[in-house]
Amino acid sequence: MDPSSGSEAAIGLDTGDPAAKDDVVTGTMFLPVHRQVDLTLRAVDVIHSFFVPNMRFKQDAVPGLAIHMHFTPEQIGDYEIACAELCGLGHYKMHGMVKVVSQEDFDKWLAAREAEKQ
Ligand SMILES: [Cu+2]
Repeated sequence: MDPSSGSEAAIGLDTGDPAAKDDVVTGTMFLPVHRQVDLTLRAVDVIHSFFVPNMRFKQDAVPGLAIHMHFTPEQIGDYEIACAELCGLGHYKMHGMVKVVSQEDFDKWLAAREAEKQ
């Protein structure tokens, strides 16, 4: 896997790994409300920091480490994800969104992602 090749490899996803078959690559993290989330942070290049200010949720992502986090989103809504570590030239555009949605909306979103893989 060559991270400099871009696409899934740039984020460390090995699509040849059978365990990656149900992985979804997206700039928006969809989560069902009131459901526990296990999150594993990894970095392949430098230290980044996963930060969701509205949730007071922040953790560094460090190359060579798999850092486990656990939380339960309690309110439906859109929340900004920002990198809170000055990680390089692309830092200014390193952000995304957490969309906390109902279980029904989450199931629809996931089914649409699975359909895209077909
Ligand atoms: Cu950054």
